[in-house]
Amino acid sequence: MLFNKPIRFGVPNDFDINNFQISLEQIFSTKKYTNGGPLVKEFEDKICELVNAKRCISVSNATVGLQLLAKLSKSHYSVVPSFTFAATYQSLAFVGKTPMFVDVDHVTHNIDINMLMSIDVCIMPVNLWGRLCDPIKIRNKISPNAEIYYDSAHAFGKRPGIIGDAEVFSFHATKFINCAEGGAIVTNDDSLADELVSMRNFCISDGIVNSLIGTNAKLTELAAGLGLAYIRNIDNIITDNKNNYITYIDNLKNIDGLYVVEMGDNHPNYQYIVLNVKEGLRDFIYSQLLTKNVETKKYFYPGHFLLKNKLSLPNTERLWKETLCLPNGIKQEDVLKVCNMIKNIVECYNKLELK
Ligand code: T4K
Repeated sequence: MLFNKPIRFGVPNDFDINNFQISLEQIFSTKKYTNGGPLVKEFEDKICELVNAKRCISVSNATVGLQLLAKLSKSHYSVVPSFTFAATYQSLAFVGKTPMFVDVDHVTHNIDINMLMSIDVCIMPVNLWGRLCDPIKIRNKISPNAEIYYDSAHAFGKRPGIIGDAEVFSFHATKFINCAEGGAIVTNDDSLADELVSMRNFCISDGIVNSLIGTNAKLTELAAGLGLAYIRNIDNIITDNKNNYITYIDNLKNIDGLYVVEMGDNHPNYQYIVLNVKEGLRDFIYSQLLTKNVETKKYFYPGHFLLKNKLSLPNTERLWKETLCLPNGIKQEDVLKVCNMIKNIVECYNKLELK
């Protein structure tokens, strides 16, 4: 059993190219490519509508969005989960702030609320794999003065409202909705939004530079046009993603040593399908699938490993060795085929272990 064409993890979702064509014609006829064009405005309005946010500030990628928030944070220290993509903690260190790593929950993969304390620092939880943290439990555990910025790189989608003081979405090519590269900060706080709008464009207003601390974090019209085309296909993408997720869950249950991580029911977009596999078996499945032309991905290198002072965060260290992201955006029959391959690989592993 083998795929003739590679089945790859992280391939961008499908969309109707005609919807992008309309934007391209508009961009090339008006020759407005960037710096506050109409497609960026339309994209931001659409995001506000979908997530029920007051303000949306689009940016060139989520990392720079996190950097802007980190720069504006009043606190020098920021509490972050160690089990996350490098962008979360690097964005803090990049602007001179100090990340304070904490562990995650082994079931949800999100920040372990028991590790939070009531101190006046910034908190940057991650809605990992698009599974939302519990914002009320987090808010009740931290100081009322603590700023709370959610890294929602994975968690864009239709929602009744946003969480925390601000959230940052990623619209990278591998994400649920994508602009090739892109991101957005959403907030209900007008003064924070105004500062972000200014900072993303060199803090220039009417020819006057208002601060030394500005940057270029603008999204282009091309990127916004692509994002809008994807948004027009949002319902189909979520239906396909969910069907694949259910197929993986149904076909990979009751197998010793692995399970598909449940995404809960708080508006997941099912973009990431994550397998938890016992250590050893995970790497065996990964390499065996590669020989059958199926590419999966191991995430995430623990952030606290980068510290000089040794710190032990057991769940993060376990998940780093147990997590395997499966291909999505593929046909149901291919999902079934991948599931059967995994079952055969596990059988083979068990036989080898018994010897
Ligand atoms: N916070 C969190 C929690 C994040 O996960 C991320 C990014 C961020 C913040 C920052 O967001 P951005 O600044 O990127 O907007 C990828 C993405 O580059 C990254 O956006 C993402 N998270 C991370 C989880 O995944 P890599 O190093 O795993 O990417 P790469 O190049 O190995 O791509 C994965 C697979 O996707 C490849 O095997 C092939 C496929 N692929 C990829 C691209 C880019 C395609 O088929 N087509 C493509 O165009 O980081």
